[in-house]
Amino acid sequence: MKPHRALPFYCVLSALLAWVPFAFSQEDAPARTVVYTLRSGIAEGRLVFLGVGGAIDGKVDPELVFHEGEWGQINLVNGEGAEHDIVIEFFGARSNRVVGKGASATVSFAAEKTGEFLYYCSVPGHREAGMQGKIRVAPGPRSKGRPVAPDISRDPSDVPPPVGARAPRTLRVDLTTIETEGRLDDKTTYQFWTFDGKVPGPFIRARVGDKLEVHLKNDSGSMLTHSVDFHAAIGPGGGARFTQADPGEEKVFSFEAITPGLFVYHCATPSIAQHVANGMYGLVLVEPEGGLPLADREFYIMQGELYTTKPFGTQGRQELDYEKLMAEQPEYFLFNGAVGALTAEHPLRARRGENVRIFFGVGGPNFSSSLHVIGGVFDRIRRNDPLAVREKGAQTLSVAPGDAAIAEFDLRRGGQYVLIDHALSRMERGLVGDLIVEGPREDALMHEGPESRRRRRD
Ligand SMILES: [Cu+2]
Repeated sequence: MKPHRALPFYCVLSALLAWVPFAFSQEDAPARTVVYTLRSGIAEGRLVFLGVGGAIDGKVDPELVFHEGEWGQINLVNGEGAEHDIVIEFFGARSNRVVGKGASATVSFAAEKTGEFLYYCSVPGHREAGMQGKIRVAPGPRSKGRPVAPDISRDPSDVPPPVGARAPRTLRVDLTTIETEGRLDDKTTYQFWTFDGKVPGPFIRARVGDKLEVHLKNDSGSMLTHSVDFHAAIGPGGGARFTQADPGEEKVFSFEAITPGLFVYHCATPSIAQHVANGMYGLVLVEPEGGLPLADREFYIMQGELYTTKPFGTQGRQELDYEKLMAEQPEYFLFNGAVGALTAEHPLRARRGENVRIFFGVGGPNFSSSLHVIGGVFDRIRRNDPLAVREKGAQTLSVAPGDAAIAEFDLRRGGQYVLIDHALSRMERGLVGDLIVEGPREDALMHEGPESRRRRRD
């Protein structure tokens, strides 16, 4: 975060930075982002920053090495509960305060000047107590690597079967929080935070009256604390109070699903917006007694935004930009976590004559969606109590952040349909999907040319 009161250094640096895009073409050499994670803690009886992961793992107030021209990012995790932040005065960079154990914040800066600089905690007394270390910016670029990363996007057909007419029971739900480098776009990667390694997290299917026993395990490879808040759960934090799990830990809580509907779940560890933006959201369907009417095809789609340091479309490794997140200025808008998730990777497929149901939720964290199928109309929108059809013949399905609804439509003709958010600028920022319908593409409903010509052909 930039400081609220601009430092003299920072004014000079801003002026220099304004010239950087002209000095180095970003297409030729996209600035690489290098990330370190520090955890506040006690070592040798004093307050310190402890390195987490990689070469700095376990080191006290480790030296953080960057190369000239890189974007530096430092994640700060609160390891013991006192209030902290991290400041790099020279680069005019300052994180939010992390309040409470497990809270995290991020600071980023352009390492445009070689030399040695200091990072420290600005909470009175903490720097003196020992929370101070060195940043070294080495001259010249470091050797570049090609991003090779797994597909983190959830296949929209990954929906469990209907609950049917069964009686209520206890349902064990296992969720693992995993931080993983994944494919954001062709030749672009991102450090996603996920439930079970995919975005969105798994679709959970229950019925009203079920008791959900949630086992939240935070993978031992994680750097941060994670948790889960179920909007379907009634009680403290929707479960978040009971599930704050450190890396390697498992937390369990149980709730009764008393309200039928389609509900969002998400991580609720501060900064919550950051955890959600990074991919930590999913849906749980609480079916009414007797279950929903059957559909021929069911799909699971969630929309979210990503706030990256570099502009949409930049190749290489993208990193979260906390300032853009707080300003609600996303670079990417995404269905199921990645650019191309519902086009190149997992297009929706169906046949003419089938009826299709889309479970649609918005993880956000901040933007509403106006879901639309180009060349289609939603015959039925089910919202809240999922048996109730709230709208018929809807051209869009409006869903606010943290909300979800069901869109159903009958496929009357074949062809390739395009799914969008009708806030159309977002199409240019990654938000598009394909629905491929097998079957005749031309019929009495729509055809090229005048109606008379069509009749002759019949
Ligand atoms: Cu989290």
